[in-house]
Amino acid sequence: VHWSAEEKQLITSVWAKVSVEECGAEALARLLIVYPWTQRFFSDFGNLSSPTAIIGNPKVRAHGKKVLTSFGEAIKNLDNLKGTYSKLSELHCDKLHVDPENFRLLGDTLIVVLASHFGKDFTPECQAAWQKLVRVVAHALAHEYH
Ligand code: HNI
Repeated sequence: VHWSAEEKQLITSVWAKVSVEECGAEALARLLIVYPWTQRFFSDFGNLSSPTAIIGNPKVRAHGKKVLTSFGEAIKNLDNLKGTYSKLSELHCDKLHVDPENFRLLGDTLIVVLASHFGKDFTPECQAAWQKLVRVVAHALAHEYH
């Protein structure tokens, strides 16, 4: 994957304003609300019985932060995403059995969260660069699947 200087700049300029705590929690909560079948991976997270319960669930918040923090590693290593995510890919495949389609869904909910936080500042060019990022991250996370 090639990243132009403009794409890198668009990604890092948005990232500099992102709260991993807030946006991570919201992106994971939206995944669980919009695509409720994804809840089955988080059966030990306690109460996921309604949107309010999901949004207020501290385990969802903590895990969302963890996932978005991991996106930060991707942003630091744009030219080596497969290497960056190889261990996590093995974990999601062998231990967690997460269908890679779910990585794409999480990418989509993250884009919605960024758009809702940054409004007009999340320009079409920003979206294009971020769509590419979430697609490449999903691809890297699926790379060690067998
Ligand atoms: Ni994911 C654990 C990163 C998508 C289900 N996941 C992690 C951890 C990281 C992580 C980091 C912690 C690993 C560790 O403890 O060593 N996950 C990511 C990233 C994406 C992602 C970067 C991006 C698309 N994970 C998903 C999706 C699902 C998912 C879409 C399910 C729908 N992940 C899990 C589960 C765990 C997990 C389940 C273990 C949670 C726990 O703590 O029990």
